[in-house]
Amino acid sequence: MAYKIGILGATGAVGQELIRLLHERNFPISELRLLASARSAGKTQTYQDKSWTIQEATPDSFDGLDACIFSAGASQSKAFAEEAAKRGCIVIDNSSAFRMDEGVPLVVPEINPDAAFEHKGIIANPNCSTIITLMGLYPLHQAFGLKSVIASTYQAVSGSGTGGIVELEQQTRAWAEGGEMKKEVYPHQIAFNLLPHVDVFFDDGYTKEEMKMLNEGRKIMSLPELKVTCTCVRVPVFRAHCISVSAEFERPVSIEAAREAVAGFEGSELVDDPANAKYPMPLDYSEVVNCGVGRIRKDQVFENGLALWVTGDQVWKGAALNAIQIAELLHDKGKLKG
Ligand code: A2P
Ligand code: 11C
Repeated sequence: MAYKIGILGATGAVGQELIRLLHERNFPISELRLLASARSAGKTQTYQDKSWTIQEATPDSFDGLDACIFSAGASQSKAFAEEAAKRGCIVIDNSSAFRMDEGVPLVVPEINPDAAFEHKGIIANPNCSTIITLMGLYPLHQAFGLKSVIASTYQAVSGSGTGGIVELEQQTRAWAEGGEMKKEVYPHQIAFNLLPHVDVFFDDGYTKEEMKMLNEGRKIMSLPELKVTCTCVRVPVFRAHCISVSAEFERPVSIEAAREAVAGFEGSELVDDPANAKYPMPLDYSEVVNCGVGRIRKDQVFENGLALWVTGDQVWKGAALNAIQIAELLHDKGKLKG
């Protein structure tokens, strides 16, 4: 069985990794249709010995596709997802457009795989910093019962797409060469700086990105009472997000049991040897399938609390890889049409 698969946003930072990972993971494909804006229509995309002509996305683009992975931003998802689903194409959507809609599953395959089979045409891929945080927290929830979370994120510029990557590179070059720094994606210089600002601000002072951690976390783990306070920070790192987490649990915790839980959880690995300066870092977790978890220690504020550090490739597990794993789930269970 091989499938007709589309990628909306194929020219973008996530789209490019989707093309690569679909091939590297040998996803069974009979046709790959690459969609982007009118700006890219007619351009050629190559991968190894294969090449495709990029097509402008229109409602008709989804005819005949078994599934399409959307990674062109929320407004494009809103414009095309329902149309694609109506035409029989299962949409795996990387944007925030439908994540909190009832009837749209929000899936991390290692956590809530069964939710994927309840879809009505659209399956949402969670936000990158939420996915990566949960890859560290969920095994601890299974071990001790999660109650509340205080988290700070350290988010790479890849989360802002190609524009963020180009901006950090341009500003770094300008700094080294004494040129002018362009500021098009971020409101302030990102090179050699940190911005406590990811996505838009709400009236209560939190950002939309910070609220994703609460709302998406509750939905994915089926924990409607979970409490989360989060501060999201953009850092001058090209790729791979990190999250510092303090979490409170229902039951007494132990470091040993926490380490065991993380080490035994598919998709995560324990890197926790502080005496030898071993902990997960963005450079070690770029273009890596697993997320790294380390610095596990007793939290000094919470009763039954743990503090930890999680790192994962935002473009892979935070976006392209998680979306492909959802498609693989459907394929494995015979739920992709073909
Ligand atoms: P294009 O390259 O033609 O602009 P990134 O997240 O790296 O910024 O990439 C965004 C992706 O979304 C790109 O593939 C981009 O295509 C695509 N995109 C942006 N606007 C549209 C649109 N109006 N219709 C279809 N795809 C779009
Ligand atoms: C970032 N998390 O790092 C964002 C990117 O809701 O899908 C993805 C935004 C989203 O900027």
